[in-house]
Amino acid sequence: MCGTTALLDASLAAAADGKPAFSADPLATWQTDGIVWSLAAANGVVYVGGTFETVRPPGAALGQQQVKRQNFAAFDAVTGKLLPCAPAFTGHNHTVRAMKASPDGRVLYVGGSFSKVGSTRVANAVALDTSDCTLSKTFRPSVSATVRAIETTDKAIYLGGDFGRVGGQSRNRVAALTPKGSVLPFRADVDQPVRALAAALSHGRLFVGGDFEAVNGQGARSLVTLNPTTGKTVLRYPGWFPPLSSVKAIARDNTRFFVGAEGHGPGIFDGRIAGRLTNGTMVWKDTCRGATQALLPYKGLLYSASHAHDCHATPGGFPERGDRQHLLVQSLDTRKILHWFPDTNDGVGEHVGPRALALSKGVLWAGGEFTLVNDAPQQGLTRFGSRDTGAPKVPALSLADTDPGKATLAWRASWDRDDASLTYRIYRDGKLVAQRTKKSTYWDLPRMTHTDSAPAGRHRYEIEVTDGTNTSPKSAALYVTVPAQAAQAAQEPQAAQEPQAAEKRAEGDPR
Ligand SMILES: [Ca+2]
Repeated sequence: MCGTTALLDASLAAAADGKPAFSADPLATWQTDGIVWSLAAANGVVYVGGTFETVRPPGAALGQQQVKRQNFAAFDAVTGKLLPCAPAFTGHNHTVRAMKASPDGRVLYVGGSFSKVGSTRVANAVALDTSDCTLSKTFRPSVSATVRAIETTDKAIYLGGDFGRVGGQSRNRVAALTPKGSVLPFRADVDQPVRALAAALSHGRLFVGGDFEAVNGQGARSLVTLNPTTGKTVLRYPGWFPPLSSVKAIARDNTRFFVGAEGHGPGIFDGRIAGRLTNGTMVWKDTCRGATQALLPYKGLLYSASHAHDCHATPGGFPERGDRQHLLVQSLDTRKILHWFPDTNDGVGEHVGPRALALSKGVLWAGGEFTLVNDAPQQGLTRFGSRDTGAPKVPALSLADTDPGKATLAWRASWDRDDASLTYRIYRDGKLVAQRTKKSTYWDLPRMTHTDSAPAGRHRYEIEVTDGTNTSPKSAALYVTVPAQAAQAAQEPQAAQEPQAAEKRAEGDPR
């Protein structure tokens, strides 16, 4: 699920609550015409697997400039350029569901529901040589049904999914093969589909997640830890998951594992849990609603893909508002949600937005069902680098009150996708007269005011807002007549908008 980056330096993992390594402003990215189910990274290349027939350049509308890519495509992680590596995955349900590179990056393992790669007959799992994109002649296991998860170690390739047989041998929904494709003795009996795998060999553990209720004849709901050599059960997690909450994603760093779930029905659990690799005990659990599909720990923070819509019980989280936030980052140590809110829409398919995350060369890739990113057309794929390029939207300025020698201006705070504190600058007749800094999020846009001491007469006020890097254009002008100080007759407050600029007025919330 998370490329080759699951292992982290422990000192980085300890630096919790730091600023996210990525801006919330997307980089130009190619698009797919269907669902991206899986992303994997190796050697600066990001591999994209899913259910699609074509890809198209950034900015192209569906149907324009399409290049054929059947359920598999490869891109340069940094430039985003489409690469020629393009085996066609076809037959059966012609879908690539899971991919993972070998630890040395030389081989990409690909699983799903397909019966042909190019003209070669295969059965739901293959391997590609990443140096020349050729199909491995040895790793060609015959897997009896869909592969939904892949984990790789130096010694073994683990497959999880819906199958009951691998290489002619009975293997119920999880199997291990050698890198050359021979079925290993590892054997576990899982009663329902496996959807996520993560190995922690130094702890003697293989984490297995999915829809199941029983493993190796014992009750084990949604998550189990197996011995990576034998398949015997090491740990179960009673009470962690209510019925019908499937584990969709598992990731780890050097000391902890992280799981993400998708729930249905009463007692639903959709959020994320962190546990200790040493003994399997829980560190934290967040109860955000809106199924989690992918996880990626990086530099002390946990990135996740979901359609979160109620995170009121999680520090830094938001209440139910009838909308959805599809990408989040939170502290690995405390689960606190940090101010980083790039977003997608729900999109096509099951309408859950992003389904996969990968990191390569400092660029975060996300893939899924979406057709919009930060409200702009962008289908199937997007990515984030370190450069903050988006300016907050300028608020509309209004007049709250006038007093002799004073005008009180009011506005609703704006918000920025990756900066919580924004600075508002007030100009009178083109001259900066005040500056105010205030925290805001899209679900909490405070009303702000400023009382300006000004000479009597008519003045032109404008406001602009900056995140410290990018500054909005100045607002439409607000004309205010400030009454004189001395014993003059009281004047009614007067305000007028420049007619030609009035249409630029906007509410603070850019959603
Ligand atoms: Ca920003």
